[in-house]
Amino acid sequence: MAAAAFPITEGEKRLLRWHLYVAYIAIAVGIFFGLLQVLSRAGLFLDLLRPWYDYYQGLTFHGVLNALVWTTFNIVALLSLAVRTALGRPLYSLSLGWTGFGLMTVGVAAAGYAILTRQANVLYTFYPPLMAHPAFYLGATLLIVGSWVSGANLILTYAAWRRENPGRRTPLMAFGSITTFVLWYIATLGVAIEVLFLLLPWSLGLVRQTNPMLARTLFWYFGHPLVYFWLLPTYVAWYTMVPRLAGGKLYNDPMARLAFLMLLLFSTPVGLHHQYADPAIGQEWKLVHAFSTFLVATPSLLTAFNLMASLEHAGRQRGGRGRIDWIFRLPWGEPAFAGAALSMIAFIFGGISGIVNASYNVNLVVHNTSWVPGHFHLTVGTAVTLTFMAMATWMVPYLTGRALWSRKVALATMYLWFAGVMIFSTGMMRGGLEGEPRRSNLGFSPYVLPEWRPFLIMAAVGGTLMFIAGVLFLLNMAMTIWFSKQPAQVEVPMAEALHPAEDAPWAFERWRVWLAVAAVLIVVAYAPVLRQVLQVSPFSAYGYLPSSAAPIR
Ligand code: HAS
Repeated sequence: MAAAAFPITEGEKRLLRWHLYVAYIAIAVGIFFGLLQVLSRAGLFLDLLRPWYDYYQGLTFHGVLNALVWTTFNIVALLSLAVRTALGRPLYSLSLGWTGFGLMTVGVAAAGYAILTRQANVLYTFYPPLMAHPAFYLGATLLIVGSWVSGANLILTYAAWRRENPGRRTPLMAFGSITTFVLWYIATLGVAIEVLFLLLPWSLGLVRQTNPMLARTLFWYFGHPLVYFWLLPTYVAWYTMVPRLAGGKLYNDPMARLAFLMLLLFSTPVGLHHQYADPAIGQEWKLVHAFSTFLVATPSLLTAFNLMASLEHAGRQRGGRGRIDWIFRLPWGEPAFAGAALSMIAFIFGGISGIVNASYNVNLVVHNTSWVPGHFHLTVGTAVTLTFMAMATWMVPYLTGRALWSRKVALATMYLWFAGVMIFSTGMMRGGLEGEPRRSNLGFSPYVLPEWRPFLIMAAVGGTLMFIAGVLFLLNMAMTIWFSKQPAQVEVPMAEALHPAEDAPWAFERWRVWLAVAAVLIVVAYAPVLRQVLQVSPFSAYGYLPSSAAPIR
């Protein structure tokens, strides 16, 4: 991999630090509402909560701040650092970087205002006919437009590097980062059309009725690649940073590139696996999307193999001999490594539960049950989030110049979060198999079945441990940023590969070809579906405010 030719500037550090600060404020509020949710669902502390707590407002805050804000700000910071380090050149434009940051932050403030004033209790999927205040939709739009601007900054940095290095393979760290943003541009087209042409005019009162099925289909065109927008930066860290943190090398660089490209191609034509139970879409297309979902799981299986081989190599470098001895030789006492490795273990279960979800008929057992949040707390809630926390233990010192305040607290964060999510997700998933619904204020409802009780309590215990781990993480970051006195001595970890980039076919660098293939797959998978939806589903839905049973006419 390329070494950093231009050391990072103070201006770049400040830009990336501010992204992390916003991410940390978001997750602080997000996990607070997460705690209230698990407690209230389990029927605990209801007397304390009853006077002021609004479950759907809390769930909207929790989903929007954790799944959309914490992730996006972290991704821009991590991938900007990855691109500029791997390419060994400064970011194309600091002003562009700040413009992206500014737009995203104003967007978060606008959406936050709408949620805070209880005018947007529509959850992070904002399905119509639930209607939010226009500030919510405008805020979501600005968040996305800001991320486009920040992504453009990385692509321009890459284009400048490519002009100066015509015959060289793109370093894997930059390759994965650029793939992430290309995927993001493709994915966000769906939600941009949904918000700008359907939801915003409807919420502003310019049109009175909308088409919920069309909106849901556009949302899930975006919603599934969205999960890979979260996952790919995690893979950038797992492939290109973690082997170095483990004291070894990445096993196979070309195989990692193949995984990134497969994720780019197959992550969009699969959105109907979120809509197996929806009307207006034919079963034949749902089945096609079910098969392509299995296709999009394949690069993650390649990743599991490649990472396991890399970690085994590292363990053997550290003196491991037998079949499993190498596992214990890995640096489990280093927070950055331990957090990332625990995230990988959680992702094994996240992946298995994803394949259960994807199976058309089995999905009908788990759909809209608490199984689904069990699945996504193992994926975005741990594989992604715990990896970001683990990377923060070197990234915040690197960006602030201050040593990590406490290694012990960081280690406790990683193990506690992992223990918490394993208990939480087991509770949610087992409850889901008993029919426990998701997105329901169970503590305040009369229909809780006795067989759900142990699993609700289990989820409350696990969720509380995750909350404590989150507080420890935020405490450690705050103390590092404000009070740590020791100077930091860290570099961006960049792993070399045993099978290097030069073994990869040149075709992997042909972005235009891959974009064309992606476009064809999207048209094949979505054109007939949109035609069906438009034929069957009318623009007839008035808006509903979540607090009222009467439509807005
Ligand atoms: Fe999912 C629902 C299917 C992956 C997130 N998913 C969701 C929702 C979210 C989400 C947020 O088919 C809820 C949406 C909502 O609000 O309604 N998902 C899948 C499949 C995968 C998958 C097939 N999901 C993710 C990822 C997410 C995410 C990644 C976030 C980052 N998901 C579904 C379906 C639904 C769904 C349906 C709809 C359910 C419904 O009915 O509503 C696959 O991509 C998973 C492939 C993963 C693997 C695992 C590979 C393992 C690796 C780790 C290696 C470990 C090592 C350990 C090396 C095959 C790479 C080393 C350790 C040592 C000790 C050495």
